[in-house]
Amino acid sequence: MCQKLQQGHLHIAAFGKVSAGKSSLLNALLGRHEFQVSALHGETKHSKISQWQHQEAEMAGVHLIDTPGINEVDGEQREQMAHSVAQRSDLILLVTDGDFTEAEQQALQQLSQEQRPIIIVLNKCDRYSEQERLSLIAALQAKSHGLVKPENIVLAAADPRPEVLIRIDEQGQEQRLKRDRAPQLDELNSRIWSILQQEGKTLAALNASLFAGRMSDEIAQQMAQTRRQLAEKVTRTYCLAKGLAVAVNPIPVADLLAAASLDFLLVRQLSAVYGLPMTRREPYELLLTITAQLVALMGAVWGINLVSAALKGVSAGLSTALTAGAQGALAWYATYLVGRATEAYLIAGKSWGDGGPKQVVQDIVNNLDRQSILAEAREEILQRLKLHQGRGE
Ligand SMILES: Nc1nc2c(ncn2[C@@H]2O[C@H](COP(=O)(O)OP(=O)(O)OP(=O)(O)O)[C@@H](O)[C@H]2O)c(=O)[nH]1
Ligand SMILES: [Mg+2]
Repeated sequence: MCQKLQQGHLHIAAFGKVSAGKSSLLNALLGRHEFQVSALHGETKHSKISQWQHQEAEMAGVHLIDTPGINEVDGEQREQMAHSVAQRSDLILLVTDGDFTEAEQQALQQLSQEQRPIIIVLNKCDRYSEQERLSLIAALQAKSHGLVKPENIVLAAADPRPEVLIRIDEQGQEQRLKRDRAPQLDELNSRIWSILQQEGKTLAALNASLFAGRMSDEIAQQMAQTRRQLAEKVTRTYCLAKGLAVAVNPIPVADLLAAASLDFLLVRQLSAVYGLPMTRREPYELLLTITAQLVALMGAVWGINLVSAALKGVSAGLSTALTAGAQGALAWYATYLVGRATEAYLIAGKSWGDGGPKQVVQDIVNNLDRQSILAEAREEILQRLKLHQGRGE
């Protein structure tokens, strides 16, 4: 998401049941063998991304993403995969090689909840007669009614089998000749480009106006809001990661601020969200400044006050899980403060303003509802720990 915001990248993902020809289809679009293909089911084990080096695609920064096939049995895993693929894509190719199975239909339902354009690709069309193709398209239309526009259901053959020609030679002998067939992608290509043109324009327009510094207030506001939301999401991800790491492996409170490697990544990602790249050293320097302010502000009471605050509401008979949760919540809170301070610095165009870092950090600490952040953090961490234990991992 950061990369996309910064560079206006567009992501197209192939999704669908095992062996439908997702990897073959992406290879055919790329014009090279980038993704592993096999007649065996489940060839693709992990998602993989590759830049589309087709003239226009390269200019538009289009990337193709291959994903492992969904299977018939594991509904929960399928739902998760659909969700994560859709989240990172601007356009989804739902690849199939026949009429939809139950699992494919469910996958379509899940994908369409994410409000991304979807193209249904009926691949391997070389295996079907004209009549069969028509009735398969009609069946797919009926099953995707209300979810996918009829013009977004296309035929393709990513890797058609060779044609067999029978020739009778001069001696009257029958000869069988095999002739390779080129992939059939015209319909798919034209749908992809017409959708990308609509989507791409919005992104390109946003980027252009940003760089030219001529953005209207409305766009500026919208961008600021988008960045704020994204920054909050990024920060919370790191808060949870740090909170969990500390909860699972408690460390002295004093070391919380020192456990900076996650914070370092957080600062780097926030700088990407705000489109203000940093040199290698900058995040360290920024972290040192923020940490110094936090320590000065909280002083010696940092540990004691916070520990009791984090434990507030937890009565006698503390279980280890609860203490761990409290420690994790502290780590969460510390990372949250780092995130917010970094954001304030970035929003001001990499500056601490007239009051210096002290003022900024103090304002953040004063304006945040520490009690509720800690309570929420503890809740979330314990929830995850429980899930973890519940699964017996
Ligand atoms: N006849 C025909 N076979 C095809 C076509 N496209 C792909 N195949 C074959 O289908 C098989 C599976 O292709 P893959 O591209 O590996 O399928 P996938 O969906 O990526 O499969 P997984 O990664 O296992 O989920 C291979 O043997 C391909 O050669 C096509 O258009 N026509
Ligand atoms: Mg594959």
